[in-house]
Amino acid sequence: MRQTTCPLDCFDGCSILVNEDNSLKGNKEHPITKGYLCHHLNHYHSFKRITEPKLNGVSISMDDAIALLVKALHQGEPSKTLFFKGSGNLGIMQSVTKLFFAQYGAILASGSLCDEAGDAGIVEGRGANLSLSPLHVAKSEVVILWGRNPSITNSHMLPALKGKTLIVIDPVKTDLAKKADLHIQIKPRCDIYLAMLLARIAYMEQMEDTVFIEEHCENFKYFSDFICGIPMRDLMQKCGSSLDDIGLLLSMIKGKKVSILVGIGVQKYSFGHSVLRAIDSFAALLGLFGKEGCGVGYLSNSGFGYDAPFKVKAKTTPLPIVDFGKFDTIFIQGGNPLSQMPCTNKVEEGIAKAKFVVYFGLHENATSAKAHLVIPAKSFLEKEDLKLSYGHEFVGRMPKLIDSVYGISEYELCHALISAFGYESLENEKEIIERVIASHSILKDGFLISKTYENLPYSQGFYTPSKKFQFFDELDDEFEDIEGFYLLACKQNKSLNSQFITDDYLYVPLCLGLQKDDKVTLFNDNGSCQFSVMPTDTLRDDCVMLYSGACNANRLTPFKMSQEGQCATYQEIKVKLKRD
Ligand SMILES: Nc1nc2c(c(=O)[nH]1)N[C@H]1C(S)=C(S)[C@@H](COP(=O)(O)OP(=O)(O)OC[C@H]3O[C@@H](n4cnc5c(=O)[nH]c(N)nc54)[C@H](O)[C@@H]3O)O[C@H]1N2
Ligand SMILES: Nc1nc2c(c(=O)[nH]1)N[C@H]1C(S)=C(S)[C@@H](COP(=O)(O)OP(=O)(O)OC[C@H]3O[C@@H](n4cnc5c(=O)[nH]c(N)nc54)[C@H](O)[C@@H]3O)O[C@H]1N2
Ligand code: SF4
Ligand SMILES: [Mo]
Repeated sequence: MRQTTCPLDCFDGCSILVNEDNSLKGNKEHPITKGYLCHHLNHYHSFKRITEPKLNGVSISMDDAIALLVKALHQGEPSKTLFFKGSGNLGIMQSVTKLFFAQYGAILASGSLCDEAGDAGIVEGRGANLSLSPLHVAKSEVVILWGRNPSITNSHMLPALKGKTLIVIDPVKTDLAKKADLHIQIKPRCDIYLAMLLARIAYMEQMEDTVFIEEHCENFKYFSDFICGIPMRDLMQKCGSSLDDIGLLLSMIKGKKVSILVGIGVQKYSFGHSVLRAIDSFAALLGLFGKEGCGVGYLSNSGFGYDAPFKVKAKTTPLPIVDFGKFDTIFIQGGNPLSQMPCTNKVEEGIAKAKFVVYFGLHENATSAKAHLVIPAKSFLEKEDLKLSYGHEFVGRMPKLIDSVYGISEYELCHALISAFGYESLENEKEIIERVIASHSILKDGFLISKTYENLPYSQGFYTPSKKFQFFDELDDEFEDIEGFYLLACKQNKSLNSQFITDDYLYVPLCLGLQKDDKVTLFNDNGSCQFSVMPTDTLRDDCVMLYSGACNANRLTPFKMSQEGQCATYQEIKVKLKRD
């Protein structure tokens, strides 16, 4: 049976079997997938693809499309050319096009719309951001879901939660929060204060792991002085949670094997890196790293330890606040910035100014609609690739299984551009992939895994220069808390960000007394926009919510980057609501 791996931006990196008729099914043998795929892959072939290249809406041949792109690049100024890559496909070969654009002298958009603020905080404390796989979490006694919603975003984690004491810290009463032993329906943006308060009370109650701190950590004294130096009343007020809940949480985890699964929810703010550092510091105080069934898992650095095949030297510009208006030629690959970037008005304005916008993707979307040239990509089944997962240790091969009648792969497009410009030709793609695999993989029970996970993450120490964990001891909270609602940005079941089936409703709390499909306008300094509402009992009274990929989800989100990690800060705003 032909076998491959899901390319999508998801923790699970599912192993897939491809039937004779090219339909897809989950691989039962795989320790994570266990035969189950989600909605996106179960219906993969039913989503309409772009089948032909188009210039200003008129179909053209692939040869003509490439010739037009080459001409635009020849005539254009490299320093006025932007290369922008989204996360529609997380295969390593997606980055091959960087090789051409870097040599050409284009500006590369760097940073992310996703998880990099949190990642920066983890790296500061631990030196490397490693994953906590479902196989590891299965050995815990208590699981804390902290701003992460696996029933939507990481469904192959669910079996590992069965039978565990479950604690959810989330402003939304998610399905798992409803089933949890404790749900702290936290005020958005307050996790850092909750983490500090938990650490402080745990320390007061002598719950710290002195042996672990002594052997594996640095600057604990600074940390304890820092958290004890803030008046308790201030911390309580800022964290907004009750002392009862905090006491209950600590009593539930005391002396237990605890896994803390953190998602991007906690770090969609300017000080996102500090939030992860504070959560990590709480966990380190309890000695939760490097032990079976314990740890803090986030979206990990999937390429950690591997040879990076497409490392380039190039000028960069921060992606979350890229000013498209400064460029003449814009090449957008595997992303939909007109829907997914913060501050849509600003993105629209910039893209409208550019002379030549190229969209290279699988599906039509808000960005392809504004592009001058649209180039269809091949799907993951039609090209060679490799998936390193950010949610577990398994390495997923993605061989070419189907001959495509339309589209071009990233490798083929890069090859065509490199040939046209007479640059040094590319290494064979299969050889690149094998070299990456060989650089850091081992076989374990018949499956390829990353060498980093041969032993328990962090059981041999941390990855900082001193090999010790660095506690955190400062934060810069620059948010001005004005009147209005927090606008939450969450993921939903049937879409993968803006791909597949999106849900455009604005979810509102029942206290507003609105009915389904009532119209309201949201507004703030970034803009205003009308939405149809869906009332829900899952939201706090001070929150409204839009799903990722929803039409106009980013009309009001801020044109602002995180303090560390060059990351978007979707929730660093408040909005006002007017009934229409
Ligand atoms: N079905 C599906 N799966 C996906 C995706 C998808 O679009 N659809 N997207 C993929 C991608 S790109 C990513 S990055 C991952 C993200 O995976 P997750 O991090 O699990 O996803 P989110 O829904 O962004 O955020 C998780 C939770 O954070 C909560 N939250 C929001 N603000 C706060 C806060 O201030 N504090 C706390 N404690 N919680 C908060 C939200 O209510 C939400 O329940 O999922 C991946 N998986
Ligand atoms: N309001 C709000 N905005 C958000 C978020 C949120 O929660 N709320 N989440 C943020 C997060 S976490 C993320 S990761 C980003 C994601 O934002 P994007 O990176 O823009 O991801 P998608 O919306 O999934 O769009 C991916 C595109 O890739 C194309 N594609 C798929 N496969 C391939 C391929 O093999 N090759 C090529 N060339 N193209 C392909 C698809 O056609 C699709 O158009 O959005 C961010 N924006
Ligand atoms: S999107 Fe995630 S859960 Fe769905 S098939 Fe792909 S890896 Fe598995
Ligand atoms: Mo993401």
